[in-house]
Amino acid sequence: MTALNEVADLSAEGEIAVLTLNSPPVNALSAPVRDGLAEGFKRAIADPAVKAIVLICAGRTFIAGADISEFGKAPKGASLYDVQAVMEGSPKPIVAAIHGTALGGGLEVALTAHYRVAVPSAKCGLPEVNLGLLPGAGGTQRLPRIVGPEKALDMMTSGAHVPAKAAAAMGLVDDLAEEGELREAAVAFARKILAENRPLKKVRDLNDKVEAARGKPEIFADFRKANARKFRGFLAPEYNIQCVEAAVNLPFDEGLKVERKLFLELMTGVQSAAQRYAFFAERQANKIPDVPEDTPLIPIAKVGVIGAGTMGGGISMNFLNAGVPVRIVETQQAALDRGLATIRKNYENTAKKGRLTEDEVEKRMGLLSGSLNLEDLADCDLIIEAVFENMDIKKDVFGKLDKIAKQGTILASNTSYLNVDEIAAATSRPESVIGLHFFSPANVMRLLEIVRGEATSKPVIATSMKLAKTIGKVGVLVGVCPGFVGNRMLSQRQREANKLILEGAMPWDVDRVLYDFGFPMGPFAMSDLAGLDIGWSKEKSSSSTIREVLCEMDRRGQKTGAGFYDYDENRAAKPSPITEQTIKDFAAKSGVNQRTISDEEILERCVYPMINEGAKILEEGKAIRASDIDTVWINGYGWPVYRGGPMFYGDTVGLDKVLAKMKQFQAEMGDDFKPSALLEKLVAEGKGFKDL
Ligand code: 3H9
Repeated sequence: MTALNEVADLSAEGEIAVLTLNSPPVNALSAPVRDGLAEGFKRAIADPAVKAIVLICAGRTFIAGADISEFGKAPKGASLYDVQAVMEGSPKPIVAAIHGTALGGGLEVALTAHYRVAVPSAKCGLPEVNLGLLPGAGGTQRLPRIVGPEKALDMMTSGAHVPAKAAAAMGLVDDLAEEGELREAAVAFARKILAENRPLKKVRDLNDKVEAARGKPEIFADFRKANARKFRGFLAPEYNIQCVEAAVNLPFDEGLKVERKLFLELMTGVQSAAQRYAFFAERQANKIPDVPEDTPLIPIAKVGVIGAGTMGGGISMNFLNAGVPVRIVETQQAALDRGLATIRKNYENTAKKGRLTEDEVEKRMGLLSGSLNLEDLADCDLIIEAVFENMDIKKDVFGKLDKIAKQGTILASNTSYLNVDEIAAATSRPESVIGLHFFSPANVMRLLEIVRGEATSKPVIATSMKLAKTIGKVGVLVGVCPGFVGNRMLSQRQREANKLILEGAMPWDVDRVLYDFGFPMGPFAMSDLAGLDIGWSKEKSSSSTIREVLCEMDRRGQKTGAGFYDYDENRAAKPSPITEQTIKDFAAKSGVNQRTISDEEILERCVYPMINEGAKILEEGKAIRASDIDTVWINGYGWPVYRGGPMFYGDTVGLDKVLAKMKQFQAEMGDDFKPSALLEKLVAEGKGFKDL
């Protein structure tokens, strides 16, 4: 074996050279990896004893892509294009041996090899779109040549990781190896190619599939139309589509030119910067400065959930999906039955769409049990309370759990704004108490706000962070304060939205501005969906807010066919003249002179106070870092990832501009806009949140 550099070596299996990369954690294409590849291929090609070359990776995965942390820095070492030129010019067949994931630049390297062998557990994908990019090393031109433009469009715009068997079915993988025997299988495959004297298969020369799609622009028009909603606001999906169009309509090298031009444009743009930031922010959130990585974890073999409502049911499904048994406790048989039946119905609906088999449905349901007795949670390792948001009720539940749960059990509350320390004080073991704030629908939304109480122990925190990963969530650790990070900032936006409609903007104006900014829905459409009457009661209603007045008119949202908007029979929303008049009357009665409000003001008043509140959260140490706040907003509140989260956005706009506006609004409208000390400080120092 010859070491080529610190991450690559070359060895021989008879006449087959094996080039091995070993650059943990994911063999990303850093400068040393590219140098190792270039050198390894050159040496193997030059060695007369070598007849074929296998490229394989050590560790958990094949190359998982370009090294994202190098982006934006001065280029060093061999470029990926140099490596690919050597590979494509090779007179000897090159076989890529894939395990783990061959992603992005990794798959592009594999596509430049002549053949691909993979173990069944391997996955292949071009996920660049999720970083606001497109595959920039020929992937956009090679993939359609193997799998056809339709499948390439799907893969490139979704970033999906395609399992090896499916990849083999579409021709992307030439042969499947036994699990754990990849090296032997790839070497044997190389020998077979030599024995059969197979020609060198260069993907760039395969033209059948792209030619078949030529002169059929409807392929692209239909694809754009079908996905318009999903792609809204994002640049990268459209650029990926344009590259596939180029693959279909232009010769390979011309297509490559289109790819390079569009790749560069995306790479230097703010959307990709935001999406790459979000990628690292999500991973950074896992790192808790005072909870070391080797903190002992509490084994979680069984979970108890209190409350079989929408939230309790959704929470339970996360664990069932991960194969962890769940027991749900309710107070009434009817509520329990309803809760269990809803879970079954959800799974069956998924099965109807073909995304679960009947067996899988039964397996999950087999892990679920119900009870009317809290005592039945005695053997659970984690108990999550999802009952009504009322401190007295929560304290009562935790007081009881304290007597029932075995020692060491994690006692979690799903509260969305109550004081976790107060809840913990109802027990004799506050170190075991933590907040696990799931977002509705709890089986779908990726965010899990993990609320650390004053006494919460490190193993409880470490276990909760790990658990988030196990159930496919993004866990973000936050501190105790009203509404924690997400809802605390949301209340700033909500307050301004309510004030804006009193001052003269209409609900659909506010919604449109926020929708155009990239949120999936504005606050008033959201209110209509959730119901205006959450927390409202007819008896106590006193016409003191626009919302109350609408509820009194029985405009309680979509469910009553009217709320801020009017709804037709298909639940399509229309601006409502009744709401408009109601708001005008309310403003007149309140002595507010309505005025015309610009879209710019709507956006600034909804978003800048959120950024300011985020700064206060940081000041108070309720979030560890600005990027954690952004991770909360992207994964729990539909903040458009291409804008990187509120704190990243603040930096993009310029904190000096945000501060100046806050001061202007403060002078005009009062202390809702009082700038935080941190914001003032950062601006005085010429810094951004990124510098913290
Ligand atoms: C590209 O290829 C562009 C080309 O087309 C153009 C070339 C010209 N770079 O996610 P994990 C780190 S764009 C640098 O927790 P998992 C990650 O930050 C790229 N670092 O593990 C983390 O570090 P830390 C296209 C990377 O097992 C550690 O590895 N490729 C990269 O849950 C473990 O990551 C992609 O977009 C990278 N490319 O998942 C794939 N990837 O430990 C992006 C990971 O310090 N990666 N790291 O926090 C992934 O999707 C997942 O990491 C993967 C593993 C599925 C591979």
